[in-house]
Amino acid sequence: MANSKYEYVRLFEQPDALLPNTWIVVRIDGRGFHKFSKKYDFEKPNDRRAVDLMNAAARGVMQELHDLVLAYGVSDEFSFVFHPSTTLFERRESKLVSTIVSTFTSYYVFSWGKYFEGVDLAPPLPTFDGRAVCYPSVGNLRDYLSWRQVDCHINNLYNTTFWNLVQKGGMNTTDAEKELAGTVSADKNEILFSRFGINYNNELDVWKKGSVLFREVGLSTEPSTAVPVPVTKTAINKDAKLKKKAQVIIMHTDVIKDEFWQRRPWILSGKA
Ligand code: DGT
Ligand code: MG
Ligand code: MG
Ligand code: MG
Repeated sequence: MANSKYEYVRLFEQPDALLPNTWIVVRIDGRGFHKFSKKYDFEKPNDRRAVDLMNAAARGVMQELHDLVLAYGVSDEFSFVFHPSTTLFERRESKLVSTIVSTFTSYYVFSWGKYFEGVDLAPPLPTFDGRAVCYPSVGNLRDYLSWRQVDCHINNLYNTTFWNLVQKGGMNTTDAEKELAGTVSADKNEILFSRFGINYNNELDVWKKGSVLFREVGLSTEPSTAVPVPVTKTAINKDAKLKKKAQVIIMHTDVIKDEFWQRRPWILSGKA
């Protein structure tokens, strides 16, 4: 098999298979999107075009990589979840991360004009970084997703209050920052309500909850526990066809409480 005297350089490649039987989360994040969002004049604090474009790119990734069971996105980031049973790319970290990052970026750039109509995209172009983390239990995975969703809520409440103080309250950004220093959620809710007549609860779920993508294979009538069942090889082959056909759904809903998972046991069972 030795083709040439150069063949030995292969030995320098490091194995990087991720721990077996663990949930793999690949999180991508826009590089320098603070600057990027300014350059393209994203609406503050939230731009509908930007979130729709992020979700379109994530849907593209889900449609190309059938082993993904779920994706959760907020702001310039998206987390993609592989089931513990996945053997895609022999679970090699660099292949998984680089494939997701480049597939996402391609779809983001490809779909730009559909969402930012009439806005020309010019260098420096949008780019994303990515990392993979393994979680050994469903509990850890759900805590990870809860962590991202709590972050979404905290940031959105802050940003909503901050930009109301600036845009409607006529404050400069330095004063708005000072005004919010040391405040807790209740204080921000109160500022929004008493000064701007805004009930934060009535803000759109897409901003409060972020976006969750998964494959719809039909709602289960019986709520069941979200414990993954062991998956056999024949079952995997059978399910592969189902996965390809299943539509990717986007929801803006709570993923912290049990209800979302109990109503859709197939997500964590790896059957879709
Ligand atoms: P990084 O990730 O270390 O390369 O740096 P950034 O600048 O991407 O920072 P990051 O990821 O912590 O924060 C995301 C930035 O993207 C943040 O400055 C807000 C901005 N952004 C994301 N979505 C929107 C939006 O819908 N509207 C506006 N105005 N800004 C947004
Ligand atoms: Mg980052
Ligand atoms: Mg970023
Ligand atoms: Mg970010």
